[in-house]
Amino acid sequence: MKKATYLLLLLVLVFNCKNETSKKAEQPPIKEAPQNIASTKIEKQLREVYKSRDNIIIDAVANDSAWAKSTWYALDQVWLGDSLTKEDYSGRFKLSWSDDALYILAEIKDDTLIDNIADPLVKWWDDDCLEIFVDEDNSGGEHQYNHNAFAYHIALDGNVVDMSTEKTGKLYNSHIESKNKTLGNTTIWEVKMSLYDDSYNDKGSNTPVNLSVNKKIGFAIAYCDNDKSLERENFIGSIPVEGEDKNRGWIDANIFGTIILKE
Ligand SMILES: [Ca+2]
Ligand SMILES: [Ca+2]
Ligand SMILES: [Ca+2]
Ligand SMILES: [Ca+2]
Repeated sequence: MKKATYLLLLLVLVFNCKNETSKKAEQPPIKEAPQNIASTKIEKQLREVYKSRDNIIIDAVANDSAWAKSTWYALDQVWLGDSLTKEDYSGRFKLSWSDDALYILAEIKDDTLIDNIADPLVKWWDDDCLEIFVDEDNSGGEHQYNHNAFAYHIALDGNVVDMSTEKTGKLYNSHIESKNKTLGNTTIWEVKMSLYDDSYNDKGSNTPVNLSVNKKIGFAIAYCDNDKSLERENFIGSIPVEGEDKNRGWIDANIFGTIILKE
C-alpha cells in the first residue's frame, strides 16, 4: 500500500471513531439491566407516614395541617458527584397520604436553579429536578423499562418524565400534580402523586390504586443539582446505596426505602 493511501485510510478511521464517540455522547445513558438484581427486596429505612385529615392544597405553601404534624427526613446521600457544600445544596422532605394519593413536601436549598434544556424529553436529568421513586407494592426488583416501579423526574416547569416500556423518555404529567416556589435559595416543592401498580400499560387506560392503612410502598426521593455544567453536578438521594454505582434507583427498586401508611 502506498504511504499516501495508508495515511488517508488512517485519517478516515480516526474521523469515524471521533464521530462515533460524539454520537454516543448524545444518547441517554442506556444501560442494560444487570442480571444480578435480586427478586426479593430486603426492607430498609421503614418509615411511618400519617394520613392527612384535611385536603392538602398543592400551592407550594406548607401551611396545610398535615405538614405541621409530619417529620422532616434528610435528603442528603450523595449518589453522584463530589461532596457538597451547604451553599451548593441541602434538602429535606416530608410525606403524607390520602385515599387517592401520596403527598410530598420538599425543601431544597440550591444556589443556582437551571432549566436550560427546553425539550422535556431530552436529558431531563441534567436540569435541576426533583426525582421521586415509587414501587406501589413494595416488591423491589428491576424496573428499568417496565412499570414494576416508577422514577418520576419533576422539572421546575412541572413536566414529569420517566422511561417508558418503549425504552424512551415519556411524559407522565397526569400522575403528578406539583407546584414549586423559590424564595432566595430555597425552593418549596409540593407534590400530589397517584400510584399505579405494575399492570400499568403505556398504551392503555389505567386506574390509580386506592391507598389504605398499613399498606407498604417502596419509596425514595432525590434531587438532581446542576448549576453551570453540561451534565448534572450532583445527584442526592434519601437513602444510602451500597457499592460503587449509587445511581441505581432508575433500574433497581431494591434500593428504595419502605414507607408504611398509618391513620
Ligand atoms: Ca400547600
Ligand atoms: Ca447547587
Ligand atoms: Ca412493584
Ligand atoms: Ca442547581
